[in-house]
Amino acid sequence: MYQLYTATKSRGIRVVWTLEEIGAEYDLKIHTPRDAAVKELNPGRKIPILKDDDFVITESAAICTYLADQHPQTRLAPTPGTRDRARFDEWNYFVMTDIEPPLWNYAKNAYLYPEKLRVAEILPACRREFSRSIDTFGQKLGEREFLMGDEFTIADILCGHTLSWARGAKFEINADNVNGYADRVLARDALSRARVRDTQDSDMVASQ
Ligand SMILES: N[C@@H](CCC(=O)N[C@@H](CS)C(=O)NCC(=O)O)C(=O)O
Repeated sequence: MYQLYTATKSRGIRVVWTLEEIGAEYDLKIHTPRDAAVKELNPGRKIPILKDDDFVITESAAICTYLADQHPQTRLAPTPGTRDRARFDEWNYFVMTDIEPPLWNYAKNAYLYPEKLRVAEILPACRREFSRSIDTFGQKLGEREFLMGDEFTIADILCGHTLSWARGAKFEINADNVNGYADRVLARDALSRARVRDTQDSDMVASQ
């Protein structure tokens, strides 16, 4: 059974969502990134971390893609080596390197870092970069239902989660097609199940 080391309301939800889309069995191990169990598996002390027997993999996007490739019948990732796969990778890298960083840099410098390490001057640039990325995203998305067309894939999980993060952080998404897309993707049953599991398992740990 897969073992997922994660923290509630973290990027780990991308992996829980993927596991729910697949219908795989998994064991959630709720940890804070500072726990020794996390350091043992990832010297960077970051979650999520997936263990599949003796194979350990980190990085949420890589984990989700690995899982999709392990379950090709779910069609959550195009076949490696194809042009569809290249397009899928293009979307994933775009989300991870153009949409997520302004949100993450904003969060760190607005409230996550200790006050003396925060750089307030960077905050307007984060909003500007995010807005530029959304503009590009809206143009690339057009009227597609999902990023790869008619089929829902891991790219939609990574992108959907990142857009929900943006909404939670009150970053304006100034494009109707992107908002419609986000509503569609965030309405997935598998995400509702993932959210329940994420909080239920953390309640269990908290009450132990
Ligand atoms: N690029 C990594 C980022 C992982 C990451 O930053 N995880 C956060 C929780 S969402 C964490 O563990 N932070 C602890 C830290 O930065 O010390 C991924 O997508 O998995």
